[in-house]
Amino acid sequence: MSREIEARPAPFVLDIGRVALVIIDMQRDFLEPGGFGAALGNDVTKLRAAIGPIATVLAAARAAGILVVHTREGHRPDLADLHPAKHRRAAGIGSAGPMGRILVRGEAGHGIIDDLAPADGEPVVDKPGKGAFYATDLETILHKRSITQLILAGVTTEVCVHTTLREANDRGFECLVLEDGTASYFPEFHRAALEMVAAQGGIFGWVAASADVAASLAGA
Ligand code: TIU
Repeated sequence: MSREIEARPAPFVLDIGRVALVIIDMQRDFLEPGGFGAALGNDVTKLRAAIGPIATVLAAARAAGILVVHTREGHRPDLADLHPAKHRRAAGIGSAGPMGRILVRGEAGHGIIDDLAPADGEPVVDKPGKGAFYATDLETILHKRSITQLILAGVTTEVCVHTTLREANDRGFECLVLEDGTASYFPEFHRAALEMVAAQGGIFGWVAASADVAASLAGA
C-alpha cells in the first residue's frame, strides 16, 4: 500500500511494506551533560528538540508494524576498533566520565535515552563510525526485510545522519529525513544539511515534518 507524504522537494510516496524507521545515535553521550558531545565542547541541550518529534514517529511506526532500527556510535572497551585518526581528533573517547567511559559500548553514556528506548525485537546496530552502514550488519538487516525506503531521524543532522543518508543513497535506498526529528549542535548546519538533501530536485532524497510522517503511518 502506498501513500503520499507532504515533503520537499516533492511528495514522498511511502511504501508501507518496504519502509523502515532508522533512528541514529539518540544516546546519552550526545544528549546529556558529561558525555561525548559535551567533551567536544558542545551545548548538548540543543539536541533535545528532536526527542518529541522522534517519539511521535516512533509510536506511529510501531503501531503500523514497520521495521524500527536504532543505531549507537561507540567503541569496544579495548578501543581496538578506534582508528588513531579518529582518536587524535576526539581524545575524550575511552576516558572516564560521569556516565562511564565516553563512547564505549556497555557504558551508561553509550545507551539510548530512556524516552526513545528500543523495544524488544527492534534491532540495535552498533557502529564505530559516523555512517550506520560502515562496519555493521545494517544493510543485511534491511535487505532481509526487503526494505527499500528509509525514514531517517536522530543526531546530529550534518554528521551521523548525513553520513548514513549518503551511504544509503549510494546503496539504492530512498531516504526521507525528518526536519524536526533531527538536530545539530549548530542550528545553521542543521538548516544547511536539510537544504542539501532536498536541493537539485532531491539530490539525496526528501525532507518532511514529523507530524506529516506520523499521520501517514497512522493512516496506513
Ligand atoms: N559531533 C557530532 O556532531 N556528531 C558525532 O560525533 N556523531 C554523531 O553525529 N552521531
